[in-house]
Amino acid sequence: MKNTLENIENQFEMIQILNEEGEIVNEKEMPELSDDDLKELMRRMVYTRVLDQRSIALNRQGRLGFYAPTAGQEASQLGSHFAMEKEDFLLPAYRDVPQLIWHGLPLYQAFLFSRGHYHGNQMPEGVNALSPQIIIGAQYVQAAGVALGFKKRGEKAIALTYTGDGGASQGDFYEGINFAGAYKANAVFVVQNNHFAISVPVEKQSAASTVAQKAVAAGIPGVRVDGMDVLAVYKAVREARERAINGEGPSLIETVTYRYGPHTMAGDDPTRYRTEELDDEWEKKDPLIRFRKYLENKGLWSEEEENKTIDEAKEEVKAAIKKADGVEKQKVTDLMSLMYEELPSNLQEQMEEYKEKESK
Ligand SMILES: Cc1ncc(C[n+]2csc(CCOP(=O)(O)OP(=O)(O)O)c2C)c(N)n1
Ligand SMILES: [Mg+2]
Repeated sequence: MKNTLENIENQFEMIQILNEEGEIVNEKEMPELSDDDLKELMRRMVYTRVLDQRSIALNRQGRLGFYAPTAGQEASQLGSHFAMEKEDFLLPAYRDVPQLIWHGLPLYQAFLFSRGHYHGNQMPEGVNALSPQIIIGAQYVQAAGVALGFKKRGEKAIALTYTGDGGASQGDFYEGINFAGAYKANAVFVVQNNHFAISVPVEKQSAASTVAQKAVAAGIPGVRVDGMDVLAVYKAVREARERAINGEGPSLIETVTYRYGPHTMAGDDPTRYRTEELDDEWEKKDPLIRFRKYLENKGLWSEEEENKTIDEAKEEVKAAIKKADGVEKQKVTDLMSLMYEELPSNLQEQMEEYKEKESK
């Protein structure tokens, strides 16, 4: 029995294309991406790093509410999202705001989401996405349903959802991948394994030595990929998308990554559960450093381009927070009218009461 388990676990070796020095170490796995695509991937990662720094600062100034830092996870987040098409449906978790923005949610609305304003959850027409899920793992069940919908309609589109290592220890995770597997639904399940569920290390969450191997029980492909390597992440997710739209069913992708910052800005102190050595070890694997080296060697990226992207990101953040400030505060009556098509009689009374109060 022990051998059987070891044989299974050994099949989930981590796939890497670009090493820490920015060298291609797995030429045959190299995805088909144009020079413009490569530059766009870099631009998105640099932009997102700036957005993260600015969001943390805005949160400390009391100008944002809920915020879950993203630095360290850019390759995992943006490489996977780059494999999606506009018609695909995105089901993010609370840390996946960057993917939502690149899928079409305007930045000022992402800021409103952070502030708990309902307009942050109203996807613009044509943006196929749900707002970030706070209930750990719940989006996995929803993704199975969306994916089955695509399958039944014969659409060449996927539902792609994200959770963390902690999410992969939840019941909803197993239900979602199992159901989608049974119906060969058009789903791609991504687990960003940043090694911690708040303060709980991944080793304490499960006896399984990888997340990817959990695909075996669901009878679907599982892939373990270097989550600090944007090329490897893109490749794995793009292939999973191809399988899904070709009727081959869902896949589970584990991206092995790390979050540099705290869990959220609500008072988490990572020094209480992580060592400085571990932080240093992961910062050496940084997704931006290795991809920048690779692109610079190809003559595709320069300090000038980097600075231009940083400035653009700062300007856009400034404009978006100003726009968010200008949005009318939400009222109690807004919540009532958005929740129901027809108000129940008891709420009709309250509606009148609050309209009266709000008019003063
Ligand atoms: C069902 C549920 N249980 C507990 C929580 C509290 N909680 C919020 S984040 C979190 C950790 C999740 O860790 P992981 O899935 O690894 O994602 P990460 O934050 O590392 O990206 C927990 C337990 C929750 N939001 N929902
Ligand atoms: Mg985690």
